[in-house]
Amino acid sequence: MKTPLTLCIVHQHPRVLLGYKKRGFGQGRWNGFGGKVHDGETIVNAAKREIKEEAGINVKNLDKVGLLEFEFVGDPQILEVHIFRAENFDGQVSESEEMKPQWFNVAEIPFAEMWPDDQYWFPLFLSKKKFIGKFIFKDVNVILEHTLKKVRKI
Ligand code: N91
Repeated sequence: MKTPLTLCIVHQHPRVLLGYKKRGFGQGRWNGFGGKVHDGETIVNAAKREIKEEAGINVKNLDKVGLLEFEFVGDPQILEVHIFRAENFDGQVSESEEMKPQWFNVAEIPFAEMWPDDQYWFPLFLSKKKFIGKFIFKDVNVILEHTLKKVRKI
């Protein structure tokens, strides 16, 4: 069973906007903004809705940059995460109940406090490559296997 999710990262080089997850899955880690796609909603509209809810901003031209699958051993559900870059937004970045947003210089991304797979694909994101891959986790800290490849089109 595949569950589609969105992940949106605002990238205004040389800075990126991440959010410290205050609750739920991924709590205590710096993440992009996103979540589940509602019934009847497009993936792009779900990405826009989630970042508005979590960081208070309206993003416009979303660029689809990645598609990653995450499997957690023992869980039949596979998370299918659609990753977007936003370069422009309207409104003021603001904290929500779920996320505390903060800008990071690209040289100071807090990988030690992020999901372990980010070390693999975030450099591709920052260098504006497109990518697809799959990560198999044991619990939430250990990557057992992974594939990752750059693609021309997604
Ligand atoms: O949000 C970011 C930057 N990364 C991210 C990595 C993940 N690996 C597994 N899951 C569920 C993730 C969510 C976000």
